[in-house]
Amino acid sequence: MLQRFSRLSNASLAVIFAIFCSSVSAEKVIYDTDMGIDDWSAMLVVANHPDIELLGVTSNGVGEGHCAENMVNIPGLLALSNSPDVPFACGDHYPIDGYFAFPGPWRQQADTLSGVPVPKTNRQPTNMDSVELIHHLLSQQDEQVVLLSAGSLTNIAQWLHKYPDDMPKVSRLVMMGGGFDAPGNIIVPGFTGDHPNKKAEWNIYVDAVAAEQVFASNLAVEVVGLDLTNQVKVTPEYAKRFKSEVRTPAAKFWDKVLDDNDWFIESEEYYFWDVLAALVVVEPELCQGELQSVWVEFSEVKSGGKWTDTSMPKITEAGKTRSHYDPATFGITLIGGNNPAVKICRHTEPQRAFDALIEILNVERQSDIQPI
Ligand SMILES: [Ca+2]
Repeated sequence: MLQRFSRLSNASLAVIFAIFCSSVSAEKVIYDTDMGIDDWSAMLVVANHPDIELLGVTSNGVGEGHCAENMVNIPGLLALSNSPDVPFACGDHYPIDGYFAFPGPWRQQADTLSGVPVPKTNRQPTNMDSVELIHHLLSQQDEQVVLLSAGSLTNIAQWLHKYPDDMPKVSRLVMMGGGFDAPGNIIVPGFTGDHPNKKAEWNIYVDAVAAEQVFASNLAVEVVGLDLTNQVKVTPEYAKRFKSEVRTPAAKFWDKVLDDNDWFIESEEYYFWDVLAALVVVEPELCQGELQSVWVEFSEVKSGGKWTDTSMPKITEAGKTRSHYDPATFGITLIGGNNPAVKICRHTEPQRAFDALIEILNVERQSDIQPI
């Protein structure tokens, strides 16, 4: 569908988009995000995609962005999109258990949107936390909803625990996280160069206990892990092509973010992570894989060490003493065990994903479409 758009003029595209929106039922999606750099473009994808109806955005303070900043940045980003008015919320500030967190400089970049301005809005978060907002949005729907997770699984695990009867309302949980044959991504020179964990992926690592609870549930999970995202590397050539095709405020924002992160792209370590998961929601061909059980490794130890974030409260949100875990194995995802089988994405179509991001971020806002 989107590839066919590419040969049409902006005006034609606007008309087709308007007709399409009124005639086809879109996939209803709740987007759960930790507001890291890749989450911003993933949010613009789910807010702009003609095949998606975004119901709401839930975040947490466990991942990259902190709650206070997320509650300003989410409506700012939504203001660039076709779904500016959806409700949004934040959840807990710390993981369900454990003391591990993203590096401080990454969190600062997340809080500041990499220094790229977005529109100021007066929009306030809903008076619900993320768990309550997920439950509320699901309870309003007659049709099933897709959950898209682009951060730690903290909110999803807490929602499952509190509202297990909601589960039939969810058709799929598409999640960016984990990895199986690919190397982990915890070790990043300049930030975590001497970290002992060679296998885990960050979203699982910061709240492995939450991830295990999700894999143990009966949700229909689709795992967009490092094995898949490694196939979609962002190159300087792609950034150049993206720049040459900018036509909307959403695309302009993402182009500036790419400019600010040229060093990251040149390091050859920047991939479509959350964006790929967002695309998989409505383009299942981008996740070709198989069904297998997954479990998450974590080993308790007596005390913390170098990688412990001592600013975390010693008592968890659930009122238990927060445990220390071995950072070398925390959050490693493994195939096997007795959890229900989930779909593990193994192969994708990189060029299709690259093209789709350009097309979707350039779908004009309905408010900008001039009557003919
Ligand atoms: Ca993320």
